Amino acid sequence: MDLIIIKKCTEIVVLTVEMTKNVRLKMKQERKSILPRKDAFMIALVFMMLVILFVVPVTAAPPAPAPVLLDPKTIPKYVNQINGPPPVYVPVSGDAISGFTYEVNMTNFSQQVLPTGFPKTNVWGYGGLAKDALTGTPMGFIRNSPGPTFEVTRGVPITVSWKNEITTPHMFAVDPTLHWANPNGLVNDNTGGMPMFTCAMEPGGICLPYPTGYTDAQRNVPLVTHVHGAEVQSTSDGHPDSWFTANAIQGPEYNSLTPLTGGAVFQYPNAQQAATIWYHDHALGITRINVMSGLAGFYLIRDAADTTIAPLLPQGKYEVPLAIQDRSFNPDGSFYFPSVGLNPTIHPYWMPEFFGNTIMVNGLVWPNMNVDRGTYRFRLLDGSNARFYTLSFSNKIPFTQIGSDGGYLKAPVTLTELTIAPGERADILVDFSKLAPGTKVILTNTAKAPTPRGTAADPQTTGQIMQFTVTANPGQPFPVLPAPLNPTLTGVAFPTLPAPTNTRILTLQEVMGPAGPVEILLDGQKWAAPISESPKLGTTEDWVIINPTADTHPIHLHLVQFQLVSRQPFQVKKYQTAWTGLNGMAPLMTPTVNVPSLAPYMQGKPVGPTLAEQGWKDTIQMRPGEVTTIRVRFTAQDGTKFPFDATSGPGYVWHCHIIDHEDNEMMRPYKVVP
Ligand SMILES: [Cu+2]
Repeated sequence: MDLIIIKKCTEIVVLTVEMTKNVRLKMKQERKSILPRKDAFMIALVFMMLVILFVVPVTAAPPAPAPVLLDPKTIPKYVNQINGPPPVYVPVSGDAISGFTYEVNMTNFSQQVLPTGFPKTNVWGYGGLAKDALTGTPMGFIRNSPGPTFEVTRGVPITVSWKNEITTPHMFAVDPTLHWANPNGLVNDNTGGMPMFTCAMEPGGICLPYPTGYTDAQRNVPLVTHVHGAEVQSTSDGHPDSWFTANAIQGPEYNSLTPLTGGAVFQYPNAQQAATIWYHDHALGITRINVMSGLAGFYLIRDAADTTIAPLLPQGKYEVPLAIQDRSFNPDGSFYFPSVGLNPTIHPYWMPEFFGNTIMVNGLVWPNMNVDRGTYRFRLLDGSNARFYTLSFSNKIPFTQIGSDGGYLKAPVTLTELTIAPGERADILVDFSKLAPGTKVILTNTAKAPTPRGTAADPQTTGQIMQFTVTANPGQPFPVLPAPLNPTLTGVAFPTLPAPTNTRILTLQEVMGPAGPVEILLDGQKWAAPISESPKLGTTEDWVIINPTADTHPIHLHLVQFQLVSRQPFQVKKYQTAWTGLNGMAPLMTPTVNVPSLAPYMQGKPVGPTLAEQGWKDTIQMRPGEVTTIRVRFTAQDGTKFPFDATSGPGYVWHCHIIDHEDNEMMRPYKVVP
């Protein structure tokens, strides 16, 4: 025990020395310039924290015994069945001219996620009035994880009343040392600046093991829904601070179109292109555990004016959205989520990435889907916390990608493999017509976790996603698609967006603690630092994002669909040394200083987007050792004006969609300015 305490104390000292070094570096830089009042305040806060760390003896919770999980190899595969697309919400009122109104609640219930015979799983999910996606038969109130699908028509706005009816404590460990929603104003949490809640401040300096965890963090669960990929006013975007609890505690950026106790009413114009977008929870600092609980669903935008492409594509039972998510299970059938952090004296519960040992598709572990001998349209979503999937079929049949996050690709592209990251979507066509009845095809995964340098997927477990069993029923032939699929992406060149009027250089930074990453940052800045990305409404910018970390980060911008310009390798060590020389160690407490020119660090030639990347994106993989440039126009996707004021409200965010990263500082606010 003494040894443990000594070790932990050493760790704190190591961290403290790092922080002191950092502060000293900062101070040195500050002397050269006038110290802004906000920065002085931040430095004072850090010193306060150091003083507390020195005077209060710190111990961590005794190491928890290794969890006993349900062995994924004992779960029979391909017993669960996907019988078609998920149910579709029906509006409670409205019409196709003025728009439709929906009522959706978030509740706690149990669902047969594992095959029959295994216990049911306690999940949180969205629910509302729904109909059968194929027959249109009303089904009454339906709740499921993933939730029912929104089917909306381009140009027809919808209004959704989102009601939080989660009245139980959180099912997973809420880490109060992260900068998070903190609905009960947990003592010592400073949500206006750096999160000051540390284990050292607890009685006896002890990090509480979970369960029990911190009672005041577990109760009154804050939720707020974000429609990922939606062009929407920031008051309806599900800003991470726009959360609300079932008992009507509200976040500092709470907004609602009309009053709704314990909920919020958001409006979605649906003016953008037809696309596969999705909805999920986005509450500050607990997005990873809220989505893990089951709060996700599809939102499909269709374009009635698309009389060329849409009618050619498989429809009805031949069009199925597939949400791929990884989970781990306790032997009682409940979801497992880690509750011992990597650096427990700093963040008692936070782990840099969650990787489940089991694959779930549309809320079913390792499902089978019987398919006719014809073509299917699958709208793939990686709805996982951190796991990437490199997908291919076990018999190596090719498939055709027709769309990405924000609409059709420029042209269809034939692939045998694609890698999808958390938050991303891929719209694909698969032709089963040439396979003999009875053929079983497995959708496989070979992505490493973390991607690209982590552990290989286990061919017996996470290397398998789902199975397709070919029946004797005839299906529809593969469509003859015109080469130009998307009228907004015509011409030889890509990107098609106009030349930028501003370029931002942004660097991803990982902050190391005693046992590994302690937080991950965008441009070295924490969530609470002043806004540094304020693009002007209507302008086009290039965001040049430099990734010196070891992981691929799927970077997501709210409000807009953007285009990939290029990827180019750079000299990581040389660049990182130069960046740190200018800025000091992250997290920074002053605005980030960029290297005068990127040229000395670049290697090789910039590589343009592959054919499968020549489309609209809202989330894009930023690979390690590469500079990824994206072009973003801060107006409606087709270049017209937004049908709302994008400059009003709390503003937007950009973040990593590894939601474990997002929850621990890898998210920044951004504002569109007039
Ligand atoms: Cu990340």
